[in-house]
Amino acid sequence: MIPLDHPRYRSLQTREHLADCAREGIVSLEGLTAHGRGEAFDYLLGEKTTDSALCAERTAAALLRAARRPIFSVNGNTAALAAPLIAHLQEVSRLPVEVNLFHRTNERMQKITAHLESHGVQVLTGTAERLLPLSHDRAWCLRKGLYEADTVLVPLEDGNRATALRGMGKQVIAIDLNPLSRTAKAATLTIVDELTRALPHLIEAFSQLSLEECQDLVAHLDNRYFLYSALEEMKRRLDHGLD
Ligand code: PTJ
Repeated sequence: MIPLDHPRYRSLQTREHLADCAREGIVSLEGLTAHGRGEAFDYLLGEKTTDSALCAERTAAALLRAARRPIFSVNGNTAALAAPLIAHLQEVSRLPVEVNLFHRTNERMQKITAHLESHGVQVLTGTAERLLPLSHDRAWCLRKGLYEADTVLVPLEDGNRATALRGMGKQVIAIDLNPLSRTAKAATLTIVDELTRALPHLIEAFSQLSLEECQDLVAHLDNRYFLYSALEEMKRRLDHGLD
């Protein structure tokens, strides 16, 4: 039982929830370590959304709105951390959701799909095919989903899929607390923010942005600026962290 007055209450509660989800088979054991890496970077960011991350979130909404065939690719951690937010985003955006896993088993696919559906998410189903140019199981996807999508939202990515998707001509929007990751650098647009802080901003932007604002955000998209801004914030906090 985590005491409500513990200064790290939210973080400890999230860890407990992820551990429960790992015991249920939704999150992989490797996913727990991935979460720990994210927490470390979030500490360096001050565990808050920076101005540049907010701009990236608004730009992501603009890119998704302008896309012909957008898709939200969900893995175990993302489903465990954010199922209600994914449902809300889908409600305002009609964004199709596909489950795509690194540690893929039929059992995990079913459990994650059921978990998302229990929160009201409509999950794309069908016969997966080995369509992405990858040597691991993330290659398995739906032809009418990830394969034909022109814009892919991918939180907590593991590296080379973002590069493969870019190579297929797709726009990749990553949500990744590590601005130095391969994914962050390969993506068209990287949101350097914690997933459950980023999604509410995306939801809000979806409902609020005008067409002109969307066009303006997309026209000025500069991913290196977003990555440098995150690194600058981390450097600033490292320099003055003990002040
Ligand atoms: O569910 P599966 O089988 O598809 O496996 C998914 C994992 C998470 C195991 C897989 O994608 C993986 O290994 O990811 P990585 O390579 O550890 O990368 C995850 C990235 O997400 C890291 O750069 C973390 O810093 C970042 N991250 C972790 N938690 C969060 C996060 N970014 C935003 N919000 C978070 N909550």
